[in-house]
Amino acid sequence: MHAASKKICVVGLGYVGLPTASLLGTKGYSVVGVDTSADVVQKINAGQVHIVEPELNVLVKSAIGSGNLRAQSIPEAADVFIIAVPTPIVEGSTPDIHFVEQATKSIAPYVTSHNLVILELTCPVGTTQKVVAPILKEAGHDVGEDVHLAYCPERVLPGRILMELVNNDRIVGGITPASTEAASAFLREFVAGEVFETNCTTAEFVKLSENAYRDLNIAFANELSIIADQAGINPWEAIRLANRHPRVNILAPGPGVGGHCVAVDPWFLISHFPKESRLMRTAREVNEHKVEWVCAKVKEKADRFKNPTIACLGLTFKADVDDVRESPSLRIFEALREQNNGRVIAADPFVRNGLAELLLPAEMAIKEADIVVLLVDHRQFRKLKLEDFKDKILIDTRGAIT
Ligand code: SAJ
Repeated sequence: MHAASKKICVVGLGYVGLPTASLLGTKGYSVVGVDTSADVVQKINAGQVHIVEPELNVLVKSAIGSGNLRAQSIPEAADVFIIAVPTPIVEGSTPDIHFVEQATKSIAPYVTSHNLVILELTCPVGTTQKVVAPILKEAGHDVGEDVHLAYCPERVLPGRILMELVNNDRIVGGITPASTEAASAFLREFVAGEVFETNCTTAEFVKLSENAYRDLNIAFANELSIIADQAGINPWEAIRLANRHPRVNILAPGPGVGGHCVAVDPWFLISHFPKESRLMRTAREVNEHKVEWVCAKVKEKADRFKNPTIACLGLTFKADVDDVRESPSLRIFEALREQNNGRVIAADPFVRNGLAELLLPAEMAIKEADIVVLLVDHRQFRKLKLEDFKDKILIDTRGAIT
């Protein structure tokens, strides 16, 4: 079937669903995007975006303008259903997959013979087989033969989503070999990277392994940075030099790990395999501890003043994105506001939500501060030089200012 004659229903218009829906729209598919938020639906239909991601506004505008993409609050019949809803971790470490269950139930009445259902979310190992397939079966579908079901995780990096959406290699794991084949044939229509086939449980495990691997490697960098600080060594210089070894590639220390993926996904494995996941649990602890360590560092400096003004540069979870989910920087800002006797101010050119009212332009925040804590290496902040912090105490958690 040619793209133009294929209809796609994308459920969940967030960081994965919206780029996917708009990309498919611009490729000529007829796409219906579904989101439970009336605001999100209205914005997208007006050709606007509710998240900051380079070029996404252009893509959405073009997909909406072409008539190939429209958003609404309920699903409708389609050839391919893509589920891209959140899977949060609640109470610190327990996966909550009720959005996946809800989304599957919401499409079940519209699914018909020869349809393909793709899950593009992160979930505990076994979710496709034990949770999603039974819901579709209960609705009367012959899953794996007549209606195809596959788990095809996204690996896009916030900040580079549109490029990576097309160019990354993909893993496709069907509930049956026939479903794997159907899903990989579909992905190959618009993915330039290679498509690798496996079963759905392996694909779920692979997705979790990737982000747990990153968490572990960042934990190593964060641990090194704490040791280096104690030993009076510049961690960024030490890591840069160590990385000149042909088989060493240490990541960058920071104020901790945030975002909705790397800081969260290891728990999908740890919570189900608690005894077997000692290293992953320790990595989580090390990365969490980095937040407290930064706060303690700031306190040590602040104690020299009576009522110091502390300026935090950056509140998002990483550079050049607007996302504050699980942001260590935001947690540090909030903790400093609790612990400091004086004012705690902040600047972040990317933050647009309710927090924006609390923010000042960077130059003003720096000017007013006794202590500046650089928490996110946004491109605007990377332009700053050490001489911009004359007469200030600078705590640079990202090694961004030279
Ligand atoms: N971080 C560091 N030091 C580093 C790299 C990252 O402190 O050297 C911090 C960041 O500041 C941030 C956190 O780690 O707080 C995570 O950022 P990230 O850029 O490593 O990853 P995400 O969460 O934006 O995207 C990850 C990616 N996964 C991997 O790189 C293995 C992406 O490819 C996934 O698609 C995404 O998770 C996801 O959706 O699962």
